[in-house]
Amino acid sequence: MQIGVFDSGIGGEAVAARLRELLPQAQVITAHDHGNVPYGSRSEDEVYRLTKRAIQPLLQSHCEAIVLACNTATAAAIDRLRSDYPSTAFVGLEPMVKPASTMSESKTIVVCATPATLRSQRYQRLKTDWASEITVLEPDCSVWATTIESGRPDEVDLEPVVSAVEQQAADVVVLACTHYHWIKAQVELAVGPQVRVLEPSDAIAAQIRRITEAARSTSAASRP
Ligand code: DGN
Repeated sequence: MQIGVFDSGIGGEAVAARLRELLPQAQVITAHDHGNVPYGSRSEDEVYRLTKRAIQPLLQSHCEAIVLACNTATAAAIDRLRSDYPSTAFVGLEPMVKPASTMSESKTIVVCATPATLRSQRYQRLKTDWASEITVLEPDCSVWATTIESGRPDEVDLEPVVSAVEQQAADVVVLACTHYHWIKAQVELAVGPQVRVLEPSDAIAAQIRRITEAARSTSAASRP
């Protein structure tokens, strides 16, 4: 099976690397938009147009599923892309607000995301649906993607996250931008072992397995 993975920049490579480990039978190909990264401060319409253009190679490769390995692009574009290409299975990423809220004992979580993701309707809806009884802290991570994209992950300023954890007793941190997957170990070290740090690669792999298995059983059922 061939799976396409898209991100504006190198966040998609982090997701693709994990999917290759979890789905060794899959051929994972990637597309990106290095000329226009970062997407995180752009308007929804702009992100939709750029994403649609950048995923064309994946559509032409007839991937069984296309992962929008970009929270920003998922929030801004996945609904429109699904209606533009109804025969393509799109897998989107969403901030893991639901699992974080469920597992938090202090009832305080930290969500690290781009400004575009934080102001999106999809994210606001997630908070209303799953975190109405929870304090959700959103430290300013707006320059993280650019710093990571330019090959300087060690220079990411983790102080806003550390102080949210220390001062407000947050016990779960959600990495809701795929660029931040590259610094998961740094974040874990900075916040300490009592704080869970979540990112969704395993859930994406499980969803791809479901999609491909369902497609196979449909095609087996339709054979004479
Ligand atoms: N990696 C993208 C995300 O998950 O939101 C965004 C990075 C960017 O373009 N700012």
